[in-house]
Amino acid sequence: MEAVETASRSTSRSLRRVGILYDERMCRHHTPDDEPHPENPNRIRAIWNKLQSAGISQRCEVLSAKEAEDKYILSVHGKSHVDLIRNISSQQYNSRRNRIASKLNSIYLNEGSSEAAYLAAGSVIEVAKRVAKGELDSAFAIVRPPGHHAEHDEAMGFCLFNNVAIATNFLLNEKELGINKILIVDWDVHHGNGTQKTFWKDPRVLFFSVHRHEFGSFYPSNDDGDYTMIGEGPGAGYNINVPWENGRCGDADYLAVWDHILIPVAKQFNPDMILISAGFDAAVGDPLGGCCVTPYGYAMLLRKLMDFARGKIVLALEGGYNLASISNSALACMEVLLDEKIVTGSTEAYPFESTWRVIQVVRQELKAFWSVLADEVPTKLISQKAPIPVKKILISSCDSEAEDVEELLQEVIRPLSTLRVDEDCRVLAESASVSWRSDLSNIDIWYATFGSNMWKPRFLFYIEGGQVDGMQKLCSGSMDKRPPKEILWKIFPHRLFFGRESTRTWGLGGVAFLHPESKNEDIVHMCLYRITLEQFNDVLHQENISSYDMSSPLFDLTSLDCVKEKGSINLEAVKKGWYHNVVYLGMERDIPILTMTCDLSDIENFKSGKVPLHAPSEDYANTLVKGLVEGGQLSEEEAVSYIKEAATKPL
Ligand code: Q9C
Ligand code: ZN
Repeated sequence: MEAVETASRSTSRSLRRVGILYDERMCRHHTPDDEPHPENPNRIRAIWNKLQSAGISQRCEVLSAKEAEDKYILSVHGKSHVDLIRNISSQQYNSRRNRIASKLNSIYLNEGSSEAAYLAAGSVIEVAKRVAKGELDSAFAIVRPPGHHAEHDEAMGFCLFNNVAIATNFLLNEKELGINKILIVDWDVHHGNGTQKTFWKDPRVLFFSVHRHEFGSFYPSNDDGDYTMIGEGPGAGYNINVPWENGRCGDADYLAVWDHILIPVAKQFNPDMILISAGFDAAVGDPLGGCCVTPYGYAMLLRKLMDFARGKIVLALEGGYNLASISNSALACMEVLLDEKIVTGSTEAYPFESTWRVIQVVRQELKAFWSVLADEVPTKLISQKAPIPVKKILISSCDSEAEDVEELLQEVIRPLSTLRVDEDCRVLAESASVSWRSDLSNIDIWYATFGSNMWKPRFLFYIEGGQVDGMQKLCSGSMDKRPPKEILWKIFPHRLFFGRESTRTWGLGGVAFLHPESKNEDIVHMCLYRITLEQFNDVLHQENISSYDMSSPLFDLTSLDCVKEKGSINLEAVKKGWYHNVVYLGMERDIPILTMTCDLSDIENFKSGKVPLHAPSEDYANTLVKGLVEGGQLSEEEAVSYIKEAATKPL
């Protein structure tokens, strides 16, 4: 009998027993006249629908909600608060309900609020109990109202009862469960003030919260979330706050905090169980959060926690207000709990400088309690930081809508994640993209460069990702980060010239182009990098700053045949980019030589003056000179006059 059970589970369900709790009754809490509000019933419906249509709930043990008993709620909240929430939905409160709500900070109440609040708290208890007992490996409670702002005697921030704090006390008090140390990870974009206060002096509970703080100006807008708030008495050192100084934090920032604070401390603390206050309002596209954690990012954060407490993890929903973002983030987390998909992808961007600063002060503040935090963070790491974005990427105020999401998708998510998402934050299929990549990764080409890429360190940013001095742009790098297999220099009978008045990457001043047609009297120095055709595609993509999603290649084997025959080929998908014309320059040891430049119609525009020819900016010219000199091609004077001639000779 037992064997049959197990066998059927391994096919229709997951090998891991994962619980999921959803209950429509929690949708009955909504604004009195159903006026719009970010914390609305569709949040949990959207997540539940997504998990069902993705076939996730079918692989889980589905649980329904149970109301929490008062005695458990009273372990966190005062009697008057519990009485109020119990009774607030009854008729006798009809005339007073709105007035009471309006006196509270960011709270609405209706006839469904009491039941929903009891169900949310009871649900987290229910899944936590089952995970503690070993009936489940892990679980996700899709609950609302959220809980982490709720304090001993106060509902606030859309929270009525502190669901996670209540479940935590339940676990600790049920001695036979054998749960004596609990790690609470609060990755909601807001500080978990209620949870912090509940366990302020309690060393059995390590409370960790990473949140936007902005020196006390972000909700809940006080100093409670500061890094100096470390707990008190026996609880000193058992409260860790990581307060962001700015919005826009993303996968790289969160992962840096995990790697340099949370994970080492979790190792040393060695919890019996982990509860996650899993708000998804730090997700990209959230209208309140203004951060940009991708589904892939959440998956990584969760994956890293699965190594502790023998995988006994409970996620309880907190905030998160973009329906598509929270659904995709929740889905990514469920896939991690089910352990059926290996999390792959790379975060090809760096944390902000402010993130490293915060990591350092937090480590400093807590190193007396956690010896694993005592070492300095290597300066080599700290020097790897993201630039402040050139364009303002801001979705932080409640009313701003997600029109910036497309921009974020182009500039932040696509390079960050192989879990690609579209404009609605839907995860796109990646199988096609994987297969063209492996096909083209076996073909070598020479990528012939005539501009700043002649300077090797600059070119390497297109492979490894990162930011070069003097450039405003952060490169996402190539998927395949192997350096060029060979480098050689050659002279070709083509014309080098400089055009345009300014570029986003280099600021004022022209950038280099190659005339696509050859002429005997012209010469150009070119640095050839032997890279794969897959890498060439990633370079093409970066050179042309496009929104093209790379699910198929820009330049494939057919294009290669075509360019060999015709001499050049215009790439439609990036035709707005300045380097969308791939030019064939012959063969070198049986390997084709390719470069990228503008097309003949652009040449006409340069000639007519419609697009001005323009001498290179100083930074840009210096980079070219460095390339030619360090590449051993020309002396510095020769290089300077070579550039000068190209910049002054009429086209
Ligand atoms: N200007 C959670 O995410 N914002 N709560 C109030 C006042 C309240 C967020 C803005 C945000 C509460 C669970
Ligand atoms: Zn929140």
